[in-house]
Amino acid sequence: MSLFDLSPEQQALRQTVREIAQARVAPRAAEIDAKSEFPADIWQVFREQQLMGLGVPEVYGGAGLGYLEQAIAVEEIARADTTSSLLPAVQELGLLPILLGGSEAQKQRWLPPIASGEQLVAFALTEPGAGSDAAALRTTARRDGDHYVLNGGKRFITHGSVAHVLTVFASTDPAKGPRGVSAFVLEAGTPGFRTVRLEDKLGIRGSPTAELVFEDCRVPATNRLGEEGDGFPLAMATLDRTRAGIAAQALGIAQGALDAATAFARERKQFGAAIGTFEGLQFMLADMAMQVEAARGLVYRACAALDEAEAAIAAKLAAGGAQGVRAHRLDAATQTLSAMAKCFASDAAMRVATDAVQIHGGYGFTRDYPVERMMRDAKITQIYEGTNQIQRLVIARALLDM
Ligand code: COS
Repeated sequence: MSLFDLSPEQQALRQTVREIAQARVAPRAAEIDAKSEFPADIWQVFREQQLMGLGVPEVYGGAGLGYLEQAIAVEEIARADTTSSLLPAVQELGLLPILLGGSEAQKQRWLPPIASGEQLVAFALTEPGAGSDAAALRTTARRDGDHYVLNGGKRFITHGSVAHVLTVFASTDPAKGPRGVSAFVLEAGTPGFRTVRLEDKLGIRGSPTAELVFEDCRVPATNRLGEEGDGFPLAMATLDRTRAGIAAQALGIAQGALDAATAFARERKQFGAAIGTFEGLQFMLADMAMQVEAARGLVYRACAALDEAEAAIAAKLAAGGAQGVRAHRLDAATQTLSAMAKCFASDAAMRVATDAVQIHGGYGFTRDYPVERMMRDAKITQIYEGTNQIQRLVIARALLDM
């Protein structure tokens, strides 16, 4: 199989998700954005279509799909609406720490309702003072008998206010820095845990981004994922995988913006001709198409590498190799590809969506057309799950081996 030939099953998946996205998601996109409305109806559609637990192994009730298939699904949804594409993407982000770091009993307990989409899950790492410097987090988890007591706060947590379950990173030993961070599963409704604020954002306006606080919030010790001190490597191992998913989301936005700009250039007439006949616009469209296709190549390549790396890790674990959270660390080449895909595709999405607005002229600046929303949504893909400066840092560190 050549690198970019999708199998018949992968093509069928693309077609199925495309049809769902065009029929059910696209007609709702403008309204979700305008009303800053969490798309509960789309969540239900995705539950019925089994799109909420794409990467969860079948044994825990998921679709058992690889990273490439997940990327195809997220791409097709994001092409219609970025906010809606966060439904499956954030499930994967929130559940991966359980899948990678959880015991068998923990996986059996929490994964099935997440896989079915009955329960939403969020990933709570970022804090007001710990963004790119994730290891600087200040939330503490103090052991007290058979519980941990969480105190502190989180910020910019996607779905933090609607999630039923959250994977929370907190320090069990602040003196140890990143080595003192531990991961916990927190069930919403636990006393001492609450949402204090939702962000008023430039884009992805239907997706709630929450500020959370923990005040003497007691979590059973059995909710800890892995050992004390496993939290930071677990968060990093998760992000190394999900960055390729954000890359797919960015790719979908870019493709959606290119579709809209191409359609507009065919229809819109100025100087007595369709504006698509003018060379200035043709060159812009050609550049946009090249960026989309280059991004797709890199995103699929990164996802194929992730699928291979995951299979190699699974084989090592099955053969009785070193177990535990650190066994899930990806090799530098795969980690780098994931960072490259995220960085390149999100930069491409920003450029392509901005040019799509330009091609629409004054109309592009209004909410009558979808491209201004795509341009606003594209911006976050350069920021979340590691800014593009952090992606470049990850790439350069691997390149220089330092
Ligand atoms: N996978 C597994 N473990 C990793 C890892 C990875 N990719 N990267 C680092 N680690 C481990 C290291 O091995 C080290 O553990 P040991 O001391 O036991 O060896 C520990 O984590 C600290 O590593 P390091 O010193 O490299 O950490 P830094 O503080 O320099 O941080 C960056 C590295 C900047 C890459 C990291 O903080 C990061 O990705 N920041 C962005 C955070 C982010 O994406 N936020 C978005 C939140 S979700 S919207």
